[in-house]
Parts: sequence; structure tokens; C-alpha cells
Amino acid sequence: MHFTIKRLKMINSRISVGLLLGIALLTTISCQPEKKKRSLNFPKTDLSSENMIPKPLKVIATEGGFALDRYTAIRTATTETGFVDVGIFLAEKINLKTGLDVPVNKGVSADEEGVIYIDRADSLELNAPEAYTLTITADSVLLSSNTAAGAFRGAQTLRQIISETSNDTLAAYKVWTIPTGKIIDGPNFEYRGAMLDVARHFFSVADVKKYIDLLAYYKYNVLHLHLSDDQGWRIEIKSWPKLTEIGGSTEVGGEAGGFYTQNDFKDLVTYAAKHHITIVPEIDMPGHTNAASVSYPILNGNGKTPQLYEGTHVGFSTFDTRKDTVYAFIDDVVREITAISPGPYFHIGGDESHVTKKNDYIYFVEKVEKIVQKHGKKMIGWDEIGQADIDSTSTAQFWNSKEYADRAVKKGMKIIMSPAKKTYMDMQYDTLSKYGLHWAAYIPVDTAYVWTPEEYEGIPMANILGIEAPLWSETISTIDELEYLAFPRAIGYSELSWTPKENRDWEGYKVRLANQAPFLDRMDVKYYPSPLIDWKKSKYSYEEIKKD
Ligand code: TNX
Repeated sequence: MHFTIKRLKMINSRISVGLLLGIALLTTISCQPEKKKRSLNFPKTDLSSENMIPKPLKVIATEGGFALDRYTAIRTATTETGFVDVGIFLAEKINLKTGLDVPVNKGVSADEEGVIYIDRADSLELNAPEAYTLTITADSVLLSSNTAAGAFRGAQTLRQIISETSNDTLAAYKVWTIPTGKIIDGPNFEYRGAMLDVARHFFSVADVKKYIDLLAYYKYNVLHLHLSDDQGWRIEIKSWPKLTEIGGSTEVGGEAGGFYTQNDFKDLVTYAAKHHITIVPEIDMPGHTNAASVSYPILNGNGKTPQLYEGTHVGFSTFDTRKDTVYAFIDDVVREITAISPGPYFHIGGDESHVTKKNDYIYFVEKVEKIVQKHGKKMIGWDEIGQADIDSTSTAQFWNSKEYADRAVKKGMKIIMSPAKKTYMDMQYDTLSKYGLHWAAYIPVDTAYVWTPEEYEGIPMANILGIEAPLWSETISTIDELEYLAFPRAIGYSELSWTPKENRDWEGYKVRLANQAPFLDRMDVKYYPSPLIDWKKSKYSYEEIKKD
């Protein structure tokens, strides 16, 4: 069960051809090569049994391995935007995993052996957005895509199939293997999102960046930030400064809260874009607006004097939907946020406006839709917006009401699937969970994975834009707690949104998930070690390599 890599290495590129020949002759005669000879045993590799998540569309394994080592180089398309960046990103991640310094687009050195090519190509296989192919032989890895986004997704696959350990006990230098074969891949849904509530508890730029790192590894392409709620306003609005001065000053439980300056937010947007992730900003209204109304009481429509709120009860606040100032305010907020949000969407919230009269609510959503469109964005709102007369370019996020989601479908709107019973990562895993709520359900790791968003509650597949897993933060305030609720469930949602249902099954997924442990440990992710999963710490243990 072995394959052997035997290659002759050149030691010095500058020696003359004559000298080289001489050395070669001497080497042959003495049978004692001065040059490095790669003769390495490694356990047999099989691309089709690799632990990729999300599972690719098609995997064709061939027997063999590509040796990733200090002689490997990365070469990318240089005239197409974004491909060089994918090469640099991949080199950085290879360095983190292996310690190797893989050169990107450097001149060919005599030492160079295996090459990872990242190229732009057109083909039928690469027709879909974000599609890519990976063709791996013993000599080269070819990552092809029509777009830099596709190449970036393929780079994540490549990261996942680099062996966890090297052969360091057997050879003079370290070699990691990548199994040979071909992968043809592309996403089932165009919108693959996670939502983070930074309003109930504030999370720092560094925390959000770490979350982005993890989401990118599993091919997410959207991070929705819930930037305002009753308990806090978390983004600087220069024309309404008290929003953050007052509204950002606290959070659930009475801690200090916090907010992103516009520069912080731009930094996040840029960081996400580098990971081919779009940030969807949400300002939740007309309900969930207590923090805004405390900052500017003129906005308030619930008839009470607003006070800073540190509890978790919902549904008591509303904007005054019949006041012009409210719409002037919203125009400023949407203008300032869209100016620093290059993505196509603006999320207006719209959920649980229990103290807004129904007519006022509908009037409000229709007016705000126009404001969002005026600023060049498409509106997203929680499923309640399906009650309003809005257009088919707007999207409803199905979290609770099939009736409202159906009404949105009738208008030709797209739906983002976030049913609380299945996708709410703030739901506890079980009765013993340290954090989380359970008003919608307990969601153990299997329940999170074993359902079919393509067929959920009769929403037609043609209307489904994708899936999003929300993480509300009433019960969590640190990155460790965030990770406990999000991982491993977020990994499963990535597969539900990328991989078509024919290719998904719990038994297979369970094993692949178990094998995420080395990555999660390396990233210092405090995931919930669900007892349903037989977590593997390392794929090739030191002992196994020695045996072979
Ligand atoms: C419902 S989901 C909410 C949030 C809460 C969440 C807690 C939705 C649109 N509204 O305000 O944080 O439940 O699970």
C-alpha cells in the first residue's frame, strides 16, 4: 500500500552543463549521489476518501500523490484580476499549515519541482459562477476557474487535501502529500451566508476577522452583520453621532458595548473581500430600534421615554413611521453605510415589530425599500416584509413564517432560507449546552445537517437564493462562546448550501466532520465537541507513518 516518489534534485543551479554532466557521471559510477534524492514512502493516498467539506460535485481519484515540499512553487495568471492574490493567499495558508515558504510567481529556479498553477480558463465545467477544477498529478496541481472567486474556492479545497502531517521522521526534509486525481466543483446556491449579531453583544474587528477566516475555509460567500438592535447601535453614522456615543455604549448584561468606526467597517469589508465574502449590513427597523431612539428620541414611536436597554426581551420598540424626520434619518443611515458597502444588498431587518400597527409597518417597509433602491442596493428583510407591496428584486429571509415567505414567493421575490428550527446557531445543542436559547428547538449537530433546504416548507427551488445561518448573541459575549455555538454547525450549513442534496448524507458527513478537528485545533477554535462525532485529532499519526 505504498507509492514511491523518486526524483533527482539539482543542488546548484549555477554550475555549468559540463560540470553537471561530470557530476552525473561520477554519481552513476560511485552509486553515491551527492545530489539529494527523493525516495519517500508515504501511505497510499486516495482523493475520493479525502475529508473535504463542503463535498465537491465530482471527484475522480487516481493512485498517487503530489509532493508538497520546499521545491514546490505557485504560478498564477498575472493579467487576470485576483488570481495573483489567490496564489499569495494559498502560499500564506500553506505556510501556516506546513511551515513551507512556497514562492509565488518567482523566476524558475533549478530547484523547482512540483508546481501549483492557478489559471483562468473557460470550459463547460467552469461555466457556473465560483466553479473551479483541480487537476492533480504527481508533477503538478492545476487549479482552473473562470473567476478569481472560483479559484479562491478551489484554493480552500486544496488546503483541505494537503496531508495533516509530513513524513519528517523518514526523510532529510519534509514532504506533505496531495492525492492525485481530478475535482470538478461549483456551488448549488449562490448565497451561502452566516449572520452575526454584534448588537446584543459587541464583537471586535479581530473576532469578526477570525470568523471570516473560518467561514472562508468552508466556502461561505456572505457575512451578514446585524448592526443595530434594542440593546445597541454598532456602526458610526457621521451625520447622527449620538447613535454610537449613546446607543453604542452598552449591551446585554450592562457591559460597555462598542461600535465599529466607518474605518473599522471598511477594514472588515476589505478583509472579507480578500476572502471573496460579501458583507451584508443590517439596520433592524422599524422595531428593534430602542438604541436609536434613546440616542435621538424624535425617532421613537412607542409613546414611552426610551431608556438604554440591557435585557433580552424583544418587540417593544418602534420608529414613528409617519414622521418625515424618520425617513430623512434612514436616508442618511442607508447613504453612509452603502457608501462603504460594495456588496449588492442592504438588510432592513423588519422582524418582530410587535408595537408597530400593521398598516404603519407596511407603509414603512415600502418607503424604506425605495430609499435602499435609491442608494443602488437591493433590499433584504426578515420574512415579515412579505406582507408589504414590494418588488421582486427584494429578498425575504425566511426565519419563522411560512405564510410570509409564501407571500414573498408570490411576488417573485427570492428567499434566503434561515428557518430558526434548523439554522439558528444560537439554539442550544441539547439541554446541557452551556450557551444559547431553545425557543425554536434544540439543534444537535445531526438536526442541523439532516434536512433539505431545497424542499423545505414547499418554497420552490427557483426562488431560493441560498441559505444563511444566524448567530444571535444574547447569551454569548466572547469569541470562544461564539465558536462554541457556531462550530461545528456552521460547517454543516456550508455543505447544505454548496453541495446538491444527491451528494449529501449524514454518515459520510459525520466522518468528514470528525476529520476537521486538526484544522479547528490549529485555528484554536473552541468548537463544541459533539458526542455524535468521533473527533479525529490527526489523519496520519506519527505511529502510522512509522509503521509504513
Ligand atoms: C428572534 S430571528 C429574533 C432575534 C433574536 C432571536 C433569538 C429574528 C428575525 N428575530 O431578535 O435575537 O430570535 O433566537
